[in-house]
Amino acid sequence: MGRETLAATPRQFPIFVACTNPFAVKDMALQDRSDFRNIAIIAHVDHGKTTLVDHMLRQSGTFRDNQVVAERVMDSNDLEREKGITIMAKNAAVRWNTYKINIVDTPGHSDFGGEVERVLSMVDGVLLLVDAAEGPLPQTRFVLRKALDMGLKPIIVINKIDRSDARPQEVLDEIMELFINLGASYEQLDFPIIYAIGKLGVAKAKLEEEATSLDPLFEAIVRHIPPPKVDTDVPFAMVISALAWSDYVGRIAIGRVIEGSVKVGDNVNLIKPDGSRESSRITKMYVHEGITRAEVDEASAGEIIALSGFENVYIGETIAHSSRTEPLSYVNIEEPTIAMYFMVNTSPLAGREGKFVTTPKIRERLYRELRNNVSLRVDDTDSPDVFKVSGRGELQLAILIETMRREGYEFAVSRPEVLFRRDENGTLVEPIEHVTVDVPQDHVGTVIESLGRRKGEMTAMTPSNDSVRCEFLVPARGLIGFRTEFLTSTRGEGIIHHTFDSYQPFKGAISGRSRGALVSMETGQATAYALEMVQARGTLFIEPGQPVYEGLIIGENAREEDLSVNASRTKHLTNMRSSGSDGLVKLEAPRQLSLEQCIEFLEDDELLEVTPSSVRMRKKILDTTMRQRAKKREAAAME
Ligand SMILES: Nc1nc2c(ncn2[C@@H]2O[C@H](COP(=O)(O)OP(=O)(O)OP(=O)(O)O)[C@@H](O)[C@H]2O)c(=O)[nH]1
Ligand SMILES: [Mg+2]
Repeated sequence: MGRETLAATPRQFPIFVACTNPFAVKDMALQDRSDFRNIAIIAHVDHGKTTLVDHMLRQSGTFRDNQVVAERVMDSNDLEREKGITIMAKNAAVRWNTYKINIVDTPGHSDFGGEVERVLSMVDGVLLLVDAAEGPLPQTRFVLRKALDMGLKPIIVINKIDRSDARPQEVLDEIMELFINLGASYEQLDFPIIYAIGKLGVAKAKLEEEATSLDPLFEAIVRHIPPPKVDTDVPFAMVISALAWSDYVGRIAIGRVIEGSVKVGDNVNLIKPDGSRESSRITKMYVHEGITRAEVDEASAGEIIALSGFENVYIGETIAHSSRTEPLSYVNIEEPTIAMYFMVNTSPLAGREGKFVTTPKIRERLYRELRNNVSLRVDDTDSPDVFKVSGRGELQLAILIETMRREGYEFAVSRPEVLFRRDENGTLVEPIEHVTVDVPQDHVGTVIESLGRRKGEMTAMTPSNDSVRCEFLVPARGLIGFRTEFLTSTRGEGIIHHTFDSYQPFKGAISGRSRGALVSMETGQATAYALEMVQARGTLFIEPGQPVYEGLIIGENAREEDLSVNASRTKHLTNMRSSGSDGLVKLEAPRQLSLEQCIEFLEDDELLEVTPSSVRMRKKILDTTMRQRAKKREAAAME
């Protein structure tokens, strides 16, 4: 696959041809869906969804006995493997006894909540996984709320019961409480419970039982998740819920057949949400089998199918029999809460490292992203070189930035900003996040104080073992850049999670970074001699020999204000030492900031320069004197 397509779509699995597929579905009676189940696996991040899917695949005979299969095989894209998290929801299917179970694995990180929303319309039930030690966390609440709102049948899987700190009974009580808080119906409250060690591929319906396989889980799925309710006597219609890419056939559109049935060769309409239509023909059709797809000639309501040959179809659009002219309705995905501005790189080092550096290239790439990334928004701005990209969180935007730089793009981005709105009375409202922190006793005070400074309101506090769990409602604004401070103040022992909660009236000003930047006032090459002097002022981000320019951020000041420093001065050359190795200089190793840490560090008057080989932070105004003047003017205007 070319690099350009890698980012826009997850790496896909090869497609089998029907005749080689051991699970040929051809003979199945099209009207009879009682042997089908469509489920999604939802949970908070890291509660074990993808690991459980691995074992569901294995135990249903998806792989050959001697086949070498990667761990967490569904996390197939490069960034997913590197970061160890799921970013995009993906389909698979397993066979258990006479049943076919379509499974959608979803990401648990709150920034990718849009992925969960978009796939829930494909399924009839969910497995809600909850870590037996951590219990329900903010994203558990978010995904469960979505599933209950859609009337989906839940099965609770209390996972990781092998953990030494597992407390399954308590966690069950907490889940019950969560259901009640979310206003679950009496019927929804009557959920089946499975206890599992996903990592070992075992599950059981009662804690005291011995678990030897996932059969109790499969049984629960078959018994409690309803088969698709279908009407096959009406014309064919489906909604596209996912897009994928295959090296063999190109773009693939995936969705559930909602009504009727369809055959290869049928004429269909592609109906856009605005009602406009294009006619087309079904040329190739697939169903999911294991982690691959099998070609089929026909499919009917209830099945999740994939179509190739539709180059122009996007998520949320309808494909239907040519007699149908109205689109099917599609779930509303929650709105983005934060935005960053993406722009052409204008730094003195611009254009040296990137392959795609111009406005049209950046613009085209950003708009292309919208085709797959349903919770993202891109807007042109008053300035033709600048685009506003809005998403659900810093990580979602960081993943886009990382993907683009790997494809060869070079650009600059601004500090994330929160998206305010006006409510129906015209009041300014801002996004509020539900934050859960687990912190050791000793650090609770510090955390409460610093979230208080960020206009956080504590809503609950529960001690558990030697740590304390506190819940807060905090303006999303207050959380930008908070993670680093949190990790420092809890010595890396704290755990923080947050999820969008609601819009609430503006909470007032929140102050930004507590430390200033060390900013280069010269252009040249950093020298050890100069950096030795600068390091007395704070923490360095760069090494001797690196190029610097006026306005480049080379470190963090120990004090609150910014400080202009000379990073490239050389000793008067009375001797012949080169600038990179001048004398016995003792330099601390620089602090290497990851892309996400850089985004956290940025202030409003700064930009992040992103190229395939570097990320550098800079001041928007590079010239030292002009910058200081602008600062004074701003301070005067504030008074
Ligand atoms: N102790 C224990 N650890 C488990 C179990 N299942 C999974 N894990 C570990 O939990 C971590 C997260 O597992 P994943 O399967 O990636 O979790 P996930 O829910 O798919 O994560 P996201 O998709 O990023 O939300 C991994 O380190 C797993 O090895 C289990 O049953 N017991
Ligand atoms: Mg996962």
